[in-house]
Amino acid sequence: MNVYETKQIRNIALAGHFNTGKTTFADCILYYGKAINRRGTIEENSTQSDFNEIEQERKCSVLSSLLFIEHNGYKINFIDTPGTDDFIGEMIAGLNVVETAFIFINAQNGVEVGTENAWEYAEKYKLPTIFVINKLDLDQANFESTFNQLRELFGRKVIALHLPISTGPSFKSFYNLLDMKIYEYNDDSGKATQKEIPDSDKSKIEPLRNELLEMIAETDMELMDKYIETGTLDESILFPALKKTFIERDIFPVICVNSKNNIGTDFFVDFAIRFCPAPDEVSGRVTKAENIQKVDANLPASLFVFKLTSEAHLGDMTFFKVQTGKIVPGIDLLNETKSQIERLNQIFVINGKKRIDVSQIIAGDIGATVKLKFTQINHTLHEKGFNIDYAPIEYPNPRIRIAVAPKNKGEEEKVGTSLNNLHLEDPTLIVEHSPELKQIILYAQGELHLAVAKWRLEHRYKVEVEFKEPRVPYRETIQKQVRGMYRHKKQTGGAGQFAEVHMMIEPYVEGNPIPSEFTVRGRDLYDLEWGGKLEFVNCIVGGVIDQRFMPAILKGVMEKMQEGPLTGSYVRDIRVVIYDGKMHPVDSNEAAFKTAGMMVFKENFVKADPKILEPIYNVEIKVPEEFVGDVMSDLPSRRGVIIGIESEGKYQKIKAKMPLAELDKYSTALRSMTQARASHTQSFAEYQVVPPQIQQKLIEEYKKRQQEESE
Ligand SMILES: Nc1nc2c(ncn2[C@@H]2O[C@H](COP(=O)(O)OP(=O)(O)O)[C@@H](O)[C@H]2O)c(=O)[nH]1
Ligand SMILES: [Mg+2]
Repeated sequence: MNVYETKQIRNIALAGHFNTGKTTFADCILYYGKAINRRGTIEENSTQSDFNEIEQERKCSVLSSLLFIEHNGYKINFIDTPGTDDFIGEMIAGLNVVETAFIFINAQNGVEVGTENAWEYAEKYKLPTIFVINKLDLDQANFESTFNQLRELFGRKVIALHLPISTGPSFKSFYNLLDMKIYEYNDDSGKATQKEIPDSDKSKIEPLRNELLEMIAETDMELMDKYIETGTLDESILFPALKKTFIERDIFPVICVNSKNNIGTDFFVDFAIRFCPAPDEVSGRVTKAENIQKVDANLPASLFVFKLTSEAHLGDMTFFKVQTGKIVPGIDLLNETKSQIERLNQIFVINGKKRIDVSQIIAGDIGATVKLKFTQINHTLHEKGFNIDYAPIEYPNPRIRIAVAPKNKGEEEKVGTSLNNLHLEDPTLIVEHSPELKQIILYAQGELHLAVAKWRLEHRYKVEVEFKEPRVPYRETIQKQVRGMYRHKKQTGGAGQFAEVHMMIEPYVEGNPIPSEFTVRGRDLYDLEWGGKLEFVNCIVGGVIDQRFMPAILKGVMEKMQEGPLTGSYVRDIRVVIYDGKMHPVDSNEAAFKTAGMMVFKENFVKADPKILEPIYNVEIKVPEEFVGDVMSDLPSRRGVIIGIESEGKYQKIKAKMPLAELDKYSTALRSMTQARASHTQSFAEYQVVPPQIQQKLIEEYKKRQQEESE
């Protein structure tokens, strides 16, 4: 393995919708770069990138793979990312550590949800971006309409570098507008025979070439002058200008490839070397302190961890991007988050499932080490004294939940720890052990994401689980003011118990005055752990209840608030006023007042027009125009309320509010409604009162459950 300097490294990501041929193209690159001597296929499970069992079973990428070739003195690292939005976390982490995004598009389908996801994150990370139009050999492939869609969505900076000569099964060549040659591919080598463009074609090609030159010239006055003067820009001027405009995201080139027949690979690799930035040619990595650290080999070492695996083939590994300095075997680095020293005994560069021992990994390069003890995704490691902490990768909110239970009794703990391990490798899988719902809730990006999680639990952690319907964290509150009293009296043998409490309860509304007939002695406002408020007001006059019993009454109220009278859910937004009561000189104690407090609260509560509240989410649904009608008309059946709709290219963005109870199955429904062409995001908005018929149903269900539990 050669040693490379930062300038000789390129980090690129293959991103975009699934089924656009990224993984197949990864083998084209490896083959062209002589890293393999036979190209694999998805159908035969023989690609270098999709080497995991689950990927072969499903015939699609689930995890991102790190691959590289060594070519003409350069090391080109490329990360093949999954395109299904279930695994968007892998794509995001991949894009986070590269300097260029290659977004693949299926020429038959044009722009898809995965195209936009990739674009969104490439934009977020300010990555130079190139569109790669693939599958031009398909009968229905359409370069022009795909190109026009890209322009429509991503603006006029989208510009063609290639134009296919013909599409469909005969596709094997394109015009290259950069050097005005025809690239023709007559064998499987990925290397073109270059031909002159015949005069008869020139009138078609020249306007496109001029458009490209103009766009590049536009970004620089001097270039523009030269272009106007001479009517062209020769390579010595054009190429550096293209690189500059590309890096600055002033143009988004469009090129053609074909994964199936290894077409365009030489251009692709050449483009990566010639026009994609070296790691130190872009601004750098943002730190938690919002500074920017450039890739710089001359500084002390620091690295950012973006991936962990514990797959059968590679073993337990920690993947990192070196941001500064160089990493050598045996180096001691400080984990900034955990304040622990980690020793990296062995370091590797990774090619698919192969790991190659190396003697150094320089700033800008990507490598791995055997899984470290304390270090997780998003952690920074650095040499002592060189204090730096890189900003974490931000992942999108989950879009689906499920309750997970072990198939075999007694394996609860195993399920819990296995799920926590899954979360460490995949931060988009979130585990919540909910004492409220008495369930383990797993949050994920979609059905497939859940299915893969289950597969991993069963195959890797050897624990069988069942998915169950997740409960909804309902809340209870009241709508009326009610007063009442409760006398707790017990005379059994020796010491008795006595407490009498008079209590008013009403909905808590900020700023609402306390009725003037009461004299306020004490007033406390509690932010409840489960959301909402409790205001506890002491209006006792004449010492009819001792001050020292007040906390006991509050305790009684709180206890009931944790298990609301209607459905056992948490209670919120209540004002409690204690205005009268009685004590007994011998029999009154804290326990008695706690009971009286709880009982009067409960009795008042059920008289105060109690309501069940449910969590409501803000939902944003991105739908291709042709499905907007279906999606909109489906929303009311899920109690969704449409708030607005905006257009975004050929997509419409529907904003709505929907109850969580209906949202659990939404991503699956949306998928089948739109042939998987729509996607949605969700975030908690507020609690709202459930409709009366649902309230009735929930109360009955609770009663039934209680009965079952007591039997
Ligand atoms: N006709 C045709 N099929 C392709 C091409 N590239 C990939 N495929 C097929 O498309 C499917 C998805 O390919 P894959 O590489 O897994 O796409 P990815 O999901 O983007 O990684 C597989 O069945 C491939 O054999 C291509 O250029 N032409
Ligand atoms: Mg793939």
